[in-house]
Amino acid sequence: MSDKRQRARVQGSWAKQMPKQSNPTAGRSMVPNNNQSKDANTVSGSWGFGNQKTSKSFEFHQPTKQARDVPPEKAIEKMGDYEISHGPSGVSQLRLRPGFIPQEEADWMFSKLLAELPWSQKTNYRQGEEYEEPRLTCWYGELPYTYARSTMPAKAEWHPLLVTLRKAVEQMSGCSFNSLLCNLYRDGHDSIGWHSDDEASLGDKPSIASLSLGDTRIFSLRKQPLPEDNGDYTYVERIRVPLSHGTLLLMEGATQDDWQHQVAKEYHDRGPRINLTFRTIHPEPQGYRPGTKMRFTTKQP
Ligand SMILES: O=C(O)CCC(=O)C(=O)O
Repeated sequence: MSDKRQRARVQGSWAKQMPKQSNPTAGRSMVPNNNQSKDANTVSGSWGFGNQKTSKSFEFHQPTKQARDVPPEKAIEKMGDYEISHGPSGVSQLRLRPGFIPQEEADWMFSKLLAELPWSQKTNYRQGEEYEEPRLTCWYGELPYTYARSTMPAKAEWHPLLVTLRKAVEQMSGCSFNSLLCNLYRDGHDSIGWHSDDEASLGDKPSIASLSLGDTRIFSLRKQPLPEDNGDYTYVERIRVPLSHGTLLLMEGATQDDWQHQVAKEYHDRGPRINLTFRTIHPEPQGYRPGTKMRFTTKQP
């Protein structure tokens, strides 16, 4: 054997194999502990450099929190009445009517409203910062409407087509509405974030009728978290409702107490969409600042 090969063999035999240690606590929660006891659940290790020798042991503790699953999102797509939750605040109900306005009529209504309504962009406020709402809106009603700390003035004279649509929606729903928020999503980048329509001026358990014209967008709902989850929405129930051309959606009962909704941005091609949300507005309760939310009822002095 050559000198070189012989040296390699000898060096190989010097390479000391590290003892394999199975770690019974892998994947579980571990907390550092300086207690040196050596019971079955304790693994200890020590690392030393010269005289500075440290020693640590780890003790296994059963996790105190139960593992929770994120519930799968549900979809509501077919015509029907859906009780989406039963809670202390009551039953939350959705009623979905795809094709409420037949396609041909929906086509000309969409073009007319797009061209003739006085669309404008609203400036809202969040934590003292102003931002432009990423959609255009206009408001009809004998009273002004405040949300996101910005007020839309009253406009008592309705566009004639909106009067006709209000009658049709009232007939179908059995509700009456005195106001209308019109929303124009110019493309997929326009959106409205998570919120509930729970301003005090909408009253308790408001019924809201939402009529969609134009391109389909996903209307998402998420349940309010349990008080012990401190505002964490990770494990809440979620529902998606595609709202297509001519579809009517009614939100009723405790929906605004127990759920939030949004129309999220979409990053693929989306054409314009008009959404008409019929509501009933009451004079602001005495002592409430306009736009005060029902869930966080902070009475103004
Ligand atoms: O565009 C929609 O479908 C929903 C609009 C909405 O949630 C709102 O304006 O409060």
